[in-house]
Amino acid sequence: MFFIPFYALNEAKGMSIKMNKLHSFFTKLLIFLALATVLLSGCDAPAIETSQEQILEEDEKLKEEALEKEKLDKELMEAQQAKETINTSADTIKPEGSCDLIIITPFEFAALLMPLKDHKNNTGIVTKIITLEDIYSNYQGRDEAEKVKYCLADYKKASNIKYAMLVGDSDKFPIRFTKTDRATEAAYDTAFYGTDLYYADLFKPDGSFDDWDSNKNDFFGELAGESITGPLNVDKVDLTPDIAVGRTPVSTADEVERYVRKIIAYEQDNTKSSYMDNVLLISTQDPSLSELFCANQNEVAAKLLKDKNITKLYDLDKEFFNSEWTQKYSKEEYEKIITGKVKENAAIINDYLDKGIGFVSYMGHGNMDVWANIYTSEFVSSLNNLNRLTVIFTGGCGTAEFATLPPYSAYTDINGVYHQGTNNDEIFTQTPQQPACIQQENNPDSMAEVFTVYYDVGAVGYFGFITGSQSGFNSTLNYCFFEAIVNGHPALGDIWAYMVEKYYETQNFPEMVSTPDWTLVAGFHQPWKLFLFGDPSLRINGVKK
Ligand SMILES: [Ca+2]
Ligand SMILES: [Ca+2]
Ligand SMILES: [Ca+2]
Ligand SMILES: [Ca+2]
Repeated sequence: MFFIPFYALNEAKGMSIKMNKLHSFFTKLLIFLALATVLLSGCDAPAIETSQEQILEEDEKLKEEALEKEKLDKELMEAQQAKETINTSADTIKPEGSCDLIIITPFEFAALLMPLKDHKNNTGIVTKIITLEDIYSNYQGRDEAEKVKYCLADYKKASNIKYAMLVGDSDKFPIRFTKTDRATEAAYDTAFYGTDLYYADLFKPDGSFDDWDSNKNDFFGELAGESITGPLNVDKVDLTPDIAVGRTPVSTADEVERYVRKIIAYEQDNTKSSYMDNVLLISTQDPSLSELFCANQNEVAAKLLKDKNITKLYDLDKEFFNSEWTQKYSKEEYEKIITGKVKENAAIINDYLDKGIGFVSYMGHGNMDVWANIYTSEFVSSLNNLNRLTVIFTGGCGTAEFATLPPYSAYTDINGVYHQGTNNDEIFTQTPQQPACIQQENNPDSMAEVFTVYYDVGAVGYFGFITGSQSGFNSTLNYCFFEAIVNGHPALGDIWAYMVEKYYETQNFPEMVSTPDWTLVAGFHQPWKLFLFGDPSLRINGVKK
């Protein structure tokens, strides 16, 4: 009976703090009285009824908790099952039987590559998917790149793999940064350049594993001759690819799915023969280079592409490199006109690509997203060549700068220390630390990524330089590119491996450098800087259905 007033009080609006205290006092009194009643009478007092209600409530609460736990357990079990399902898309780590293509990927992308594996297996290329995580926990090595290389060597020996598809941009898949002697004071005459040739040149001529560090100083593929005299090829790498590698420069699941779609569509396209003979040759109009590069393209056209439908785009933009002409305009006016001209040139190039071009070659100046005054990455999205995907060779500098260039650009070293790089005023007073294999923070995206994995349109393969290329050496590689194609090398990786081998066959480099000469270093280094972006097993003539 005496409950009522207190509930009434409790429900009263605007109850003061004093009232709260009063309430608290009366509640305590109530409990005391209720307990006393129970103890004294043991009869059906309202308090007991309340306790039973409380027990029932407790029961209900326990039941709800049990249900909730059951639900959580079920969700956990389902997640575990899903994980196991994804796990089954990766093959067991140890090589068994013969295998043509090994796809190495971070675990997160493994399931997305299953359609590609099925497609390859169904079209005559025996394929396995291996995760980086499995490699890291099953192979020895000083770092991630070396572990991957030991795995590749194991697969070459046990399964005779021909191709390795490395799935991941520089934020996902390890890069081997090699050390080059470059005369730059702030960088302590040291530069680190990524190369995937490291993953292809697995063995020394005697068949033993080549760690690319013969002097065992934990710097890989060292080259000297720009400021230091003595041996050029310090770590004595033999540079003959034992397998063909290509990198798929993906950072996201979307990009993986997209590139897989592109490969399958390209290889299954029955109409490919209608455009595969169309070749687009482009050259710069910079007078300091155009003579050499136009001659290079003309030689390629005359000697190698007689049976192809060649379009030469050499005359684009001619006037912009005319020094007399540039003197007529202010810098601002000049840049405005150039921008307009690039739009015109890009529209012409896109028009050709939309109609169908098997192979494109560009020789001239370049940087991360530019063919100088001719094309930029921003025009790739306007392409409409969904069923006319192309393969591009770019002889210009840095259009494949898909990863950082330590110690000039910012990078993280093997100890996890962040460096802002000499481009941002860092000065090294001793040899800079080896870069970490995976660069999560400093991962620029270049024309190579844009053409291959940004859009459904564009290219299915891109050959380009991670940093500066040098005229003469790059034109040799341009020639080798087309020579590989007309000689009938069936897949992108075969073309890449041919280019590397043929290059060293035709060039002569001394073992020792007696007078510092940067061109020797650059020439010897040239094919290391050239990356293939794409599936190395991609058959350029497609597959028969
Ligand atoms: Ca080798
Ligand atoms: Ca070394
Ligand atoms: Ca990326
Ligand atoms: Ca990148």
